[in-house]
Amino acid sequence: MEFIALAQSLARSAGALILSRMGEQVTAEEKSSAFDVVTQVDKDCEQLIREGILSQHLDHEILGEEDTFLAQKSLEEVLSAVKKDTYLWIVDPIDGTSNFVQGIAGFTVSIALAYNGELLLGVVYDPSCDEMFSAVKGEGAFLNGKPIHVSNKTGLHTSVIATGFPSQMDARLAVYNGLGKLIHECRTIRSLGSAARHLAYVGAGRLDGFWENGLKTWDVAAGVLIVQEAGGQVSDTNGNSYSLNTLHIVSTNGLVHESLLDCLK
Ligand code: 2AM
Ligand code: CA
Repeated sequence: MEFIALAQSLARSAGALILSRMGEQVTAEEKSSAFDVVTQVDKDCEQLIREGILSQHLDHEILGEEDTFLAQKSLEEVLSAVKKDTYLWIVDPIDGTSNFVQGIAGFTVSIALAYNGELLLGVVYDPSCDEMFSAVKGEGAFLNGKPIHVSNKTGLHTSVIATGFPSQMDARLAVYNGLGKLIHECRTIRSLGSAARHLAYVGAGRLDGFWENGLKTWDVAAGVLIVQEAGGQVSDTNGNSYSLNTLHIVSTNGLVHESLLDCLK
């Protein structure tokens, strides 16, 4: 199976599993703090995706949110241990676990594939809407198979910008400070609970920009390629190019990128 077909098929299977368990009494376990939660469904979805990848590609590596947490490893440790010339799958089984726990639609499954630090493909699947966002390096970005493109807004005053509230308090405060400045500058602000979905929406032109501090590679890798392939721009909050280590992310249609960076400084 082609890599992109495998990613889409596993994202769909995980999405179906999440929806099938939505009415259940789910227990939100605390991870690093009360603001950082996981459920058995996150773990089951990650295992489904992991087994699906390894059943076809035993020599590939997987960076999964829940497995990394269980292994008590930092993201930096795992990324620096990835061997050269090895395919690395980057998996967030549920991005927006708080949405899932609260019974709010809009969580996503996020799967990316990288090789020597470069993103090759990304899929972000929203099972509640059956929306499959996807991108392959150099081949464009798509929503349910149709090409998507970022918006053409040229100023922040007409832009709708999204952000999120990460679990770490320093990152949360950075978002809060950014919001204090941005509310004077942009048309309005949205917070939909999934970084991956925010990025996919920037790619689809539904949002003109998205920024958030304190994210992890699995939250954003797939969405980053979708934005880039849809004609948009992604950097860190200082304007440096995106890499798999970027945690503080700014993504836009490209036309409002400098204005958003300036505003958040
Ligand atoms: P999650 O649901 O997969 O944890 C919300 O602001 C965004 O932050 C979501 O994409 C959420 O992803 C992410 N997030 C929550 N806790 C996080 C953590 N400890 N580290 C990095 N990202 C986190
Ligand atoms: Ca997650």
